[in-house]
Amino acid sequence: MATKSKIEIVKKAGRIGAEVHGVKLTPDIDGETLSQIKEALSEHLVLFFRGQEHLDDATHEEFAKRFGELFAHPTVPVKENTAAILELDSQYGGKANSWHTDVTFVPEVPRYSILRGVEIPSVGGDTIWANTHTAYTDLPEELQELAEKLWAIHSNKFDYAALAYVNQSKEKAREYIEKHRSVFARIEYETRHPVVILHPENGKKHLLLGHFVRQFEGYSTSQSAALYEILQSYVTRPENTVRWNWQKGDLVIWDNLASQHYAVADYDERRIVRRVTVSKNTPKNVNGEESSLIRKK
Ligand SMILES: O=C(O)CCC(=O)C(=O)O
Ligand SMILES: [Fe+2]
Repeated sequence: MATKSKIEIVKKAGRIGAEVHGVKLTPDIDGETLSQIKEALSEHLVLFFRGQEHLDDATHEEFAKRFGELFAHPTVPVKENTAAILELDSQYGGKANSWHTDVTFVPEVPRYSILRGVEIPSVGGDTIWANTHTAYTDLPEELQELAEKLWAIHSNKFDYAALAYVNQSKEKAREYIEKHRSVFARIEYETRHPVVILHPENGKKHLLLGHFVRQFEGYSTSQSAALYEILQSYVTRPENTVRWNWQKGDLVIWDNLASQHYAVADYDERRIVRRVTVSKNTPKNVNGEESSLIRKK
């Protein structure tokens, strides 16, 4: 039986993020509560729910389906016995400690990511999310105009090597880099996305950047790096972020096309989170031009 709940939404930072109280997330959650959650998500971009220990892999996936069709990762095999769960286990190098939007190396980007805290260190291991719309509105007008004309090339052939050494022995890091090459980058995608995209629901302008960006079209790699740093600095400025201190059983839902995130790798204990991404959207720029695949090999 679906249970009706009275939900309460509490903002966690000025520009992004809210905690939702008074709701038990289940696959059969009632339509009214679900609409309230969706409305809150479109307003706050990331929603935090404590105390969802009752969810397992199967009910996590079934609940996620209420937000759209499952989107299995294009290259990383799904967790055993699941349809679409991506597991990030710190013991196997699963540390997303660099700013990104999920899966932007393909033209159809997942709309929502739904992440569950399975094993959480006693201290550290927070995740930070950033609002990419306020990042855009913070830009000086000249940079907004430039950004609106720019296209970025995103690829999963990404330099994970530098990250692998954070809080990790050299041996473990090498192991991880090898695994990364043979699994994550086994198929190489290159996609062009506009740097300023219109949000599919409300048409707000968002910066679409993150660690899959290799280069801007028409700029050398070194020019691209310099320009990237300027634009991305608006995304990661603390005013545009919210930070979440995980507990086991937390569930976090974010609007992937409206945000970036960073998992802080400041812990030594084991940390396991599991993610389901759902629905997809091909970004469009202010002129209605769409992202497209350059190559796949
Ligand atoms: O480990 C985390 O908190 C976030 C990992 C991540 O980037 C993701 O689930 O998409
Ligand atoms: Fe991510």
